[in-house]
Amino acid sequence: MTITITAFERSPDGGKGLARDTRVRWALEEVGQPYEVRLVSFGTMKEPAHRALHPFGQIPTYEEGDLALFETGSIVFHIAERHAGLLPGDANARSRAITWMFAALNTVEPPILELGTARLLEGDKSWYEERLPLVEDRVRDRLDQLSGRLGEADWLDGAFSAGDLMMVSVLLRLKSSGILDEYPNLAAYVGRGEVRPAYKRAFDAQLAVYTGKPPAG
Ligand code: GTB
Repeated sequence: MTITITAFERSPDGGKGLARDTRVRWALEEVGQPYEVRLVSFGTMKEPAHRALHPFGQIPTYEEGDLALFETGSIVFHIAERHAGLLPGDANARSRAITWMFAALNTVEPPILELGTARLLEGDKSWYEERLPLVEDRVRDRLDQLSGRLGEADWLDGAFSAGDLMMVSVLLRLKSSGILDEYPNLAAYVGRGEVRPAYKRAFDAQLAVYTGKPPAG
């Protein structure tokens, strides 16, 4: 059955791979599932046809036969459950990998999103300079904890899993801030994610939308 996802017609990040369709593309590449992409504008996202797929008028969405999904976490979980390669076979290890997916989205990503919002939308406020260090320190708190847990391991719990895919995707949003580099083991962890062939294919595919040129190779 054909899998179709939605992505920005023109991503505001200029093809840096930070929009959430990259996470879904990466998961599909890891499990070797071909997919099609329907590009949508900000206007189209708010129209009834797209809202029928995504009640909040956002990307990404996922369609496969009769199934339509929204929310990146749910989409990646669906892909990981149905295809080998992203979740371990052992039941307990599988539950732990799923726990890391939730941890990435519910515990690590919120302060990172808050930092992004502060930088993007609050720079002109009188209190910006005073608040920014507080927001940055909330990110550091989480990174301290995550860094301590990862230690010198390659991945969060044994072999690479959907938990790592989600955690690396979340941490990638920090790359331009410089904060990630304060944690060499986390920077190296993100680097290990970025060099995975599946991530590279996903990244190149989303970049090609922005540049209008087909992915190299
Ligand atoms: N919880 C949802 C999920 O995980 O799927 C959140 C989906 C979401 O935030 N979608 C964004 C969207 O559609 C795109 S990814 N926004 C349009 C709108 O709400 O009208 C978030 C995103 C956007 C831009 C950048 N960037 O420019 O760097 C990075 C990430």
